[in-house]
Amino acid sequence: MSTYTVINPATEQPVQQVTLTSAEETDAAIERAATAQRRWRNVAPGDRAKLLRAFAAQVDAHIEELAALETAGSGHPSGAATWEAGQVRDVLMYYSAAPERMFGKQIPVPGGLDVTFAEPLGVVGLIVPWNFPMPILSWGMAPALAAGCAVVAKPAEMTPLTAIRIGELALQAGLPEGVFQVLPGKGSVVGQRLVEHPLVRKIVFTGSTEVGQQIMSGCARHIKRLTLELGGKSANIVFADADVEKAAATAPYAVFDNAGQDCCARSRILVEASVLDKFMALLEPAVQGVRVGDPTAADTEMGPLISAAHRAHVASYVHADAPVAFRGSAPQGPGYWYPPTVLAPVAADSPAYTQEIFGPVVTVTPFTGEDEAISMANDSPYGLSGSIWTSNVGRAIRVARGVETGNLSVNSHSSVRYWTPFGGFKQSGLGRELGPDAVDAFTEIKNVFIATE
Ligand code: TAP
Repeated sequence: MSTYTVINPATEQPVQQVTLTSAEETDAAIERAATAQRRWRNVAPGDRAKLLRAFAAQVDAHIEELAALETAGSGHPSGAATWEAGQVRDVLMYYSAAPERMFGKQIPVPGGLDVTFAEPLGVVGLIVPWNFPMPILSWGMAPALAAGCAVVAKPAEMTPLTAIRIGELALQAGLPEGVFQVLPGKGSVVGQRLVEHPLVRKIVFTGSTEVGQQIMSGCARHIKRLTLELGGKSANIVFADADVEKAAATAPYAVFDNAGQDCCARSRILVEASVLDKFMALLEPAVQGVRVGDPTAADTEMGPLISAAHRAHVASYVHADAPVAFRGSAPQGPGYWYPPTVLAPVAADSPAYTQEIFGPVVTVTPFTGEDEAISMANDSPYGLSGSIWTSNVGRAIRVARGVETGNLSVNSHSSVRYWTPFGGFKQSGLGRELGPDAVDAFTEIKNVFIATE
C-alpha cells in the first residue's frame, strides 16, 4: 500500500497521509460506478435535482472546514479558499436545475415523427490539477451528475484533501454509493486507468498541455469523449484611452491570484506605448501592495507556491540577469514563497514571455495601435483568457473579436464565471465547461423514429 504525505506549502510541515489508489482498486471503482450509473440515470429528474441540492447544502454547511483544509493542504489564503468552497456549492446549485430541463426535440419526418433523447454518457473520469482542487472538481462533477452520469474523480496527488472530503459529503447528502467516487492517486496509475478503461465513456482533464496531449491520444484509442482544459499565457491589453489607474491597480490580481498558479493568469501585460511610463509608475505600488504571507490570516491576498520543485521551476524564468523592473514582498523562512515579480522590457522570444510560468511573474511590453496589440496577444500557442482595457466601445468589441482566446473581460480583471461557457482556443483546450450548455457535454443525442403509417 503506498501513501502520500500532504505538505503544507506555507510551513513545509506534514498535514495528512493519504493512501494512494492502485490500478486494481481503480478498476473496481470504475465497475462500481458503472453499476451505480445504471440506477442513477433512472432516478426521476426531480429527485436527482433534490439530491444535488442536498449535496450543495452539505457543502454549504462545511464551507469553513473545506476552506481550512485547502489552506493547510494547498496554501490558498483563507479568503480565497472560502470563496472556492462556496463555488462548489454554487455550481452544484446551478446544475441542480438541469435534470428537469433536459428536453429532447420532436422532428416532423415523412411517415411518422422523430423524437430525440439526451442520454447520459455513463461513467465519467475527472482528472483534476493541483492549482484549484475544489472549483475545477465541481465544474465537471456537477453537470455530469446532473446529466445522469456517474463520476470517478482523481484529484492531483499533491492536493487530494478537499476532494476526499467532498466525496464524503456527497454520501452524507444521500447520493447513492458509487455515483460519485474520489480516488486519490497518481496520474500515471489512476489517471491512466481512467483513460484506458472501456467503461469510462468520457474524460474531463484539466492540466498541462503536455499531459493533455497524452490523454487525447489515449482517448483516441477508444474513441472516448474528451474535454481538455489546458495551459495559458494570456494577455492583459491596456490602451491609452483606458482608465489606466484602474487597469494598473487590478493587473496584479489578474496574474498573481493563487500566486500565479492560475491557467487564466494574464501574465503578459501589453501596454500602449504612449502610456507605458504612467502605467509602470502606477503598477509598482500596486504590486508592492499585494499582501503576501500567512494564508490563515484573513487579509492575506497571496500565499506560497505549491512545492519546492515548482518554486525552482518558477525561479528558473528569473535568472541572474533577468530584467526585473520591480518586485513585491515574500516572507522569509519556511514555506515555498516567491515574491510577485515584474519583468520589463522582455524580448518577444524570451521564455518568460512565451511560456506558461504558472507563478507570480509577469512581463510588461509596449505596443502601438490595435493591430499590433491583437497580433501580439495572438502570438502564442495558447488562447485561454485575456483582458482589454479601453474606453472606446467599438475598439473593445473589435479587439475582443480579434483576440483568439476563449474567455475575455473588458475593463475588468475577472475570468471565470460559472454562468458562462469556459474553455480555451488553440492549445489551451478542447470543449467548453460551465454555462447553461455544460450538461450537453455529458449526454449523447439519440433519435427515435416512430412510424405513424
Ligand atoms: P498536470 O501535471 O498536467 O496534471 C494534471 C492532472 O493530470 C493531475 O491530476 C495529474 O496527476 C494527472 N496526470 C498526470 N499524468 C497523467 C497521465 N499520464 N494520465 C492521466 N493523468 C495524468 O498539470 P498540473 O501541473 O497539475 O496543473 C498545472 C497545469 O494545469 C497548467 O498548465 C495549467 O495551466 C493547467 N490548468 C488549466 C486549467 C484550465 S481550466 N484550462 C485550469 C487549471 C490548470 P498527478 O497528481 O500524478 O500529477
